[in-house]
Amino acid sequence: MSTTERTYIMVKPDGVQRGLVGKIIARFEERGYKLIALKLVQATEEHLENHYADLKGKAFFPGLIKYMASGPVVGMVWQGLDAVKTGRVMLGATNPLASPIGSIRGDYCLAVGRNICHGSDSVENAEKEIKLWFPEGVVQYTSALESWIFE
Ligand code: RTP
Repeated sequence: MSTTERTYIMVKPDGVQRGLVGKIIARFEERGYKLIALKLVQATEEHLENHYADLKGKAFFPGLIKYMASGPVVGMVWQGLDAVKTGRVMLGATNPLASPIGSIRGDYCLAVGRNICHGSDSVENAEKEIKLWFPEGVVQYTSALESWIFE
């Protein structure tokens, strides 16, 4: 398991409109993850169809693209131990009603079609999503905190 594993986390348009960006960032910061990329972007439907290419053909796909293009999203890359799997645990289940209290979705939302955030589901997909959303690359910097977070 690598301390430099990276995941792509995105606050969806409902999360941005509801003013939850700061709370979601705070959860990752407080857990000990390191922010290495961040942007607010109004994504095009084409870009979102690329991001959700695996779901093309699902009945909810057109509605999902419309929802995701309905306002700006905040894309982020977080780095740290087990970032992909632990990031998904921190987000909760896809259906917020099945998300434990204490997870982001379990604390802040109710409907699967308005579940406020996205997180990569594998290391391979994380790297693809990071390239798709941050073609310019991420930021490399050292943080003095790291020696207090990792052995
Ligand atoms: P995400 O990619 O957004 O992190 O979500 P996920 O892996 O937990 O779930 P996925 O199956 O990839 O679905 C992507 C997003 O599509 C919406 N969805 N709606 N109406 C429905 O039945 C339904 N199912 C999924 C959700 O916004 C989900 O996060």
